[in-house]
Amino acid sequence: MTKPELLLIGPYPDWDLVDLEDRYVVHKIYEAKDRDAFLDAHAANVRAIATRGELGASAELIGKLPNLEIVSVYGVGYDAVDLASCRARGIRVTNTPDVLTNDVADLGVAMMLCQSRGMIGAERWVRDGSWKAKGLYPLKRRIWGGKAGVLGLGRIGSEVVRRLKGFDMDIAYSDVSAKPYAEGMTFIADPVALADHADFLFVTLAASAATRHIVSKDVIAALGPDGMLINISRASNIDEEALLDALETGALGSAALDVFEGEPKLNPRFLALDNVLLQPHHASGTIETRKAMGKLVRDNLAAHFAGASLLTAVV
Ligand code: 8YV
Repeated sequence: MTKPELLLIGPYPDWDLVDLEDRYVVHKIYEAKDRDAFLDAHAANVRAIATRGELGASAELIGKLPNLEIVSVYGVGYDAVDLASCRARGIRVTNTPDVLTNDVADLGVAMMLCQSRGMIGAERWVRDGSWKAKGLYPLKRRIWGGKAGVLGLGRIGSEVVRRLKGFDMDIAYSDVSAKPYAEGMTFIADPVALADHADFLFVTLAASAATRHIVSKDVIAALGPDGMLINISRASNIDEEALLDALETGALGSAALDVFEGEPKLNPRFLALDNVLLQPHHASGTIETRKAMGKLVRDNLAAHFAGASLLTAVV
């Protein structure tokens, strides 16, 4: 039987690639020197896309693939996939929910601890001889018993909350409506009021056009000079210019960020700040989780080509 042709938008680990290449004719667009020539040569035969959360599949790309049947996303977020084009053409879309939830929550909480206790600076203090030369490291802010706000109480937000309870934090959350499963925490619908309540504001909501810049200038101002913003969702959920302004002036105390506009080429203003912890979009980046994500991508593709039900369909 001839193998279906698959367009790979960004690199996958070898353990996925070996299996994909066994089942499909894989076209690696990220290796193409001339993207247009590459598409001219292969576009007509492509029946599937395998992509990554942050890379997605644009309307322009989908428009160039007349025989596309499915887009399988390696990630829970599918905001970078043009769903309207997919819906209009009956193209299926899948993602990888659940398997990454705990790792993303772990990294969010670790970022809060790391930033609040100044662990990166403390490491430098030891390595550069400051400990010996200058003595004690400057005192930092405690997190246990503090006030946390969780913006988006979905799968990841709920796991962040479960972890924060272990630190005896006073937890409030915001979502489109109060959640019946939210026990022992306060529902605060308005993100500005949530930020006003919180010392630590976690952004854990799925990104869409509707949530763009939901963390606005006003939300950032309400979090204030002693507040910390932790983002493990998408950069588009935050007004990044307002965030940079507030970090530069001290209107916001600090931030811990795993995602950036235009990543991996982030705004250079971030690099000049010492009140922000910068992470390279790796919240789901453990071997265990990435193996599970890859398997789900492959299982969804296999189900599609076998005419079976998709495991985790978005569209
Ligand atoms: C990325 C993510 O997909 O789950 C998501 O939405 O953004 C991540 O898991 C991951 O970095 C692989 O590209």
